[in-house]
Amino acid sequence: SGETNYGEELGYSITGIEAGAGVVAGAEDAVETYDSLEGWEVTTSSSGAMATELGEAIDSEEPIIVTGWTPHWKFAEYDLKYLEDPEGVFGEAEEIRTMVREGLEDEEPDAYQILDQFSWTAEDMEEVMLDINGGAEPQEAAQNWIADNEEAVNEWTDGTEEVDGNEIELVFVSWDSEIASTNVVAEVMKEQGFDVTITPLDNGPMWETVATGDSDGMVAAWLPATHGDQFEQHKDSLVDLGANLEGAKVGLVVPDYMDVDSIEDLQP
Ligand code: PBE
Repeated sequence: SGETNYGEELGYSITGIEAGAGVVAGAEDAVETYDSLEGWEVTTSSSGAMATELGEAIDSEEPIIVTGWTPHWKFAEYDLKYLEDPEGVFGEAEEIRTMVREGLEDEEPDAYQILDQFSWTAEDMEEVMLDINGGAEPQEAAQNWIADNEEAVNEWTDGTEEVDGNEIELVFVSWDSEIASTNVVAEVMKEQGFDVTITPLDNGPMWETVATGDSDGMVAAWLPATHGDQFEQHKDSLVDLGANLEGAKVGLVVPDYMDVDSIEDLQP
């Protein structure tokens, strides 16, 4: 592989997502780290715009390199591959963790316990994402999943009492994966009587509001690598409830038909 000069074809450009995303910072690191990416740049826009560009490139069998992640519906929709990352810039397997504000356990023990017990698989999350990508509203997709997965949901609410309209604010970023998880958790908490608000923010503010106690929590902490900087900065002022999903991954993703397997084989 590596016969084709994709650098030239792509204008030395990697299609990124939101500027604050960890995977964009990772891609910028990769540009600094790999000689093969000298002179490349990472464009930023949104997860939705990236998905649209990816779909358009695939429709016309053109090359494209995107900042990608798993779980994501794009792997079910298209034939894609991660470029090998021999320098380990993007880290190894990631997990997604739940972070809540200090004081939540005392003030809202049932909310705290549900958030602590929330845990599912990459396949579960993908199901919700595919439903949304297929046209369902996020809230409706969450309710569909909950209706089909009563047993899992019972484990999350196990040992908790219903409440009467207690307010909880969860924060998230509008990444497809986090739209799915945050809506599912919110719907489960609503069924338990909570009045749940979910607020989309950029990545930095998402971490910050939990650390300052301005929001109650989030289920969107990608660690150890993707949000490593944010975690280091805020870990002393928030409560880490551990993994809610294992086997996540981030990196550079390309259509299978591209004749390149490793970041090292791109051209400066
Ligand atoms: N993502 C999805 C995020 C974490 C979840 C991979 C786009 C990021 O890069 O920060």
